Amino acid sequence: MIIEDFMPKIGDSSIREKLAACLRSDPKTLPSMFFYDHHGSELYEKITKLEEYYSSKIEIPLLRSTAQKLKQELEESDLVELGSGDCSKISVFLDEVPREIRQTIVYYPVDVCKDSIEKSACNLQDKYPEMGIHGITADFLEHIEKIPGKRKRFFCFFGSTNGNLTEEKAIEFMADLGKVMNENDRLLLGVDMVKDIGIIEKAYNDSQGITAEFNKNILKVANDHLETDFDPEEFEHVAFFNREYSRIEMHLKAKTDQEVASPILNEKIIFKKGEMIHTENSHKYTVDGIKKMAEAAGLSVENIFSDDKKWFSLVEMVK
Ligand code: AVI
Repeated sequence: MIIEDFMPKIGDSSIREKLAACLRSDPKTLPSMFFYDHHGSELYEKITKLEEYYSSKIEIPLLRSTAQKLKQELEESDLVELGSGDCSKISVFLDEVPREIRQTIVYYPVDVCKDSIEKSACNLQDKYPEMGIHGITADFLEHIEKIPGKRKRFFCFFGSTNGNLTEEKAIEFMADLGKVMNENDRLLLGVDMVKDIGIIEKAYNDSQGITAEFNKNILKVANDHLETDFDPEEFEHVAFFNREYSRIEMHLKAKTDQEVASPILNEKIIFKKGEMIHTENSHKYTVDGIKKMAEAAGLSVENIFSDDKKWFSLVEMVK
């Protein structure tokens, strides 16, 4: 098993500059990729197990039935999973693939969290000793070219993570992926579909407050990188559906007027009571929207696999 690490570390100036620019912007933002330090990744795993967070519960059986249909495509391929997290989804998928096919696969989990990659790649190797594993710690938005490509590749991007990008960025990313894809390569993309707004909003305002903790954890990550003194308890979790953009937005709302100091930035970040930091978008799509996005990125939709209620889809795309 190989693990390669392309992620910048705490203290890296490019990360500091990126975060500082986001906190200086109006309105203030923090990019959602900074949710996923070790603790944030654990919190996200907890979210996926919550009753209110419907998408994982639907995606899992859908992964099983879709793997049954696509398993032959995996033979002699490099299986690249973007945003692999704890590898639980690919594990469900691979369970449906016969051992004779699995032994011809090399699996490439790609994730920003090194701890997740190390732990989950080891667990997966124990479960499937016949399969090659090559972990990559990277931000796939910036390091798409680091993904090896000698054989036919089957890209997986589960969990609707693509929905966390703005529509423009999602198209740009898929177009970049399209550029590195060859004729025989495939992409299987998890997409959360438009549905009753009450159901969607509940999924991001769970009764146990795990999503709130996950949202506030981004301030601790900012503290690690910028040596700021954000007190997460001074901010309130806010999540609502924005109909205009068909997306859940997550924000952190300042409970009081406050100043956050950073010795590194040599400046204070000033908050008025009620001011928000925009931390995440999570877009919900229609079939038409999926097709338009694929077309704009230069990809074509081969199949859309959905659950009976059409709440979640796995979209198979080719170049
Ligand atoms: C990773 N991503 C698809 C999740 C989502 O639903 O947008 C992240 C998340 N944010 C809050 N809860 C879960």
